[in-house]
Amino acid sequence: MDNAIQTSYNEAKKLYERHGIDVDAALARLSQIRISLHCWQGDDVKGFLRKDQELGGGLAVTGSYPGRARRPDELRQDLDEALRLIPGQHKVNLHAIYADTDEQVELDALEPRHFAGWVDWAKERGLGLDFNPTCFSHEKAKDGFTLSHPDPEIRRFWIDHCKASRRIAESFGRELGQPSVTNVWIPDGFKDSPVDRLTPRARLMEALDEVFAEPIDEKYNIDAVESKLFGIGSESYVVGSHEFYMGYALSRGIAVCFDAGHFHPTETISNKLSSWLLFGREMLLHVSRPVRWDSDHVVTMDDELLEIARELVRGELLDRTHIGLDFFDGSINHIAAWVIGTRNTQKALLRAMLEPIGELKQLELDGDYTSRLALVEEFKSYPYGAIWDYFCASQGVPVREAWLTDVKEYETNVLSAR
Ligand code: RNT
Ligand code: ZN
Repeated sequence: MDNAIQTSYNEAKKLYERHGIDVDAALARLSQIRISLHCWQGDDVKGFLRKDQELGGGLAVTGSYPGRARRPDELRQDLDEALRLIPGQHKVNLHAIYADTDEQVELDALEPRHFAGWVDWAKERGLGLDFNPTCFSHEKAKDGFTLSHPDPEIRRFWIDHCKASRRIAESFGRELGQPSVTNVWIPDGFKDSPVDRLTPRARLMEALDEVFAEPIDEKYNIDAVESKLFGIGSESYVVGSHEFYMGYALSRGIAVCFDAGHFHPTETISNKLSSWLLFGREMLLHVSRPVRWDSDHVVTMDDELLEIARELVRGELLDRTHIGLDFFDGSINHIAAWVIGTRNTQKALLRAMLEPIGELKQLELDGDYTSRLALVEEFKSYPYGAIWDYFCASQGVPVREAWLTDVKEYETNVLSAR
């Protein structure tokens, strides 16, 4: 290891140790946390099943940065490049439309074998895989409704697709020896105020019950449901609202997915996690960055990211939390987006682990809010960067912005030829 990195680490470590913080234990813990890299950042949510299908579900990607992956092998190559630049062992989050097959297969007929290419790849690298039914970008979702559609035949199609998705995820879990999270997000909603808010929700409840009725091994598959406040084209009403899924997931014993961009602009998910985990079992996070609306920007080191990380660390919620990323920025290098978002998420977790948590909790109990504020603020400029650099070096990945050189080279050698 570089001498300067080691020296800075030793010095920084001493400062943290004065407050009783075990830096090596924090790094050991950090190296165990898997972040699920969302495959859809790699190709602007296009997928491979239907090449000519427009992005639907009220989702939007702005930008057409050159070199996006057009085939499964290209996407895997790009993910390999990103993973080389990120410390630790991770997961990859797939959507159904990323099936690796030449067959013309419908969403409700997808089987584990259509994802064999992904499983082989993940197995070789010790990666986990997560899964999502794709309830958008499809002619049967054109009018904006899927699982809550008034037409029972359309509902049936989406129920069968979600059932197939759980089976695929379970097969991932079995093959890879680590659980796969199946996350159900649907776009269903109205642009304008509905007359009947209740019936679509009742239909959704019934449809989900059918999806989850099939017994599945929880060792391999974890079910999650993701809410949203509004989307493009569903500004006035979303069937799967936060309250709907809170009630649903609690009563059915499944996980809730919190997407940082799916609430009112001033509402944050960091303040919701502890409440959920007092009553619910597990949760999935879609770490994202809303800008004015659910615009899915690349995760930066902002206050909310740090607050999410603090909640997970301070409350010891990490063991019951699955961390995934969810953003799609088509205006910058696709691989850089993954690297920036993932490294920031890890860095925020590290910063949270390097706070004097016990001391701060005691100050709070003692009512010494002056010291609480003073210490939290001083710790913001403690040298966590030196610890992070050491972590990267010891994990064999580029230190600081050196990864950017690799990405630029990859862009010249690989992406520009696409
Ligand atoms: C959409 C949800 C959902 C999607 C992905 C592609 O608002 O956040 O998680 O981003 O399924
Ligand atoms: Zn999401």
